[in-house]
Amino acid sequence: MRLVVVFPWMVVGTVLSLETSAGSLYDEHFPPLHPNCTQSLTDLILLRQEVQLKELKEEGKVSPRILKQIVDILTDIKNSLNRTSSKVSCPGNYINFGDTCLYLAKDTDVTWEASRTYCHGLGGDLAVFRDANAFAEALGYVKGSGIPGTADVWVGGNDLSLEGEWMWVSGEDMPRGTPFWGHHNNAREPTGGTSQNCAFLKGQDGFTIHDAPCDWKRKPLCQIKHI
Ligand SMILES: [Ca+2]
Repeated sequence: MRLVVVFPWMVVGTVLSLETSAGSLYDEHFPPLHPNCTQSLTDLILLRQEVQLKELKEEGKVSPRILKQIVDILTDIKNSLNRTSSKVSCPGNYINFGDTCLYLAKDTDVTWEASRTYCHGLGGDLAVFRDANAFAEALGYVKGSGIPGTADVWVGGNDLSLEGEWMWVSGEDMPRGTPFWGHHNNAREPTGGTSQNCAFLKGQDGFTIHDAPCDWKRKPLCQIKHI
């Protein structure tokens, strides 16, 4: 831990002294990241770094270009630590993706509500996607699962409570538009109105999200969220 705490200050010194060879910073002056550091530590390092850089800038000791290099390096450190610290263990057949576990029931085709019940039995719920990255990870998993390209997969979105107000089963608002929702007859989904209130990944449209009648039978994509 101690090595990582002092490292950003070493980065500053290194960058300042190697202004003409910044391109080799990573290769020559970037030691391996410590695998056990936490997000709070990273945030503390970034905050302290920000304060010192502000002081240096005010004193005219550091150029905007050097500032950007340092910020880029620290951002990479933060992202690397996030990836390391967010890895969780998953039960049963679930597979870990960031802070969640996913399981696609490839051989099960049931209604949307039955899919929720199925996932509840496995300790989770139908999958929801916090952002485009989480969505992309789930699509990678589904596409690589071996199910046919014509298959369809239930996810945890619906507008059952109020037509047109699409929500995740987690209670969060569903995103609209690209890259989440696909197209139907050249129109952006959802387009089904009151007759289609449940969300699924449509294989024939690249597993993008479409709306459908909730009593259709699809494969459940279950998820356990840890954050
Ligand atoms: Ca609807």
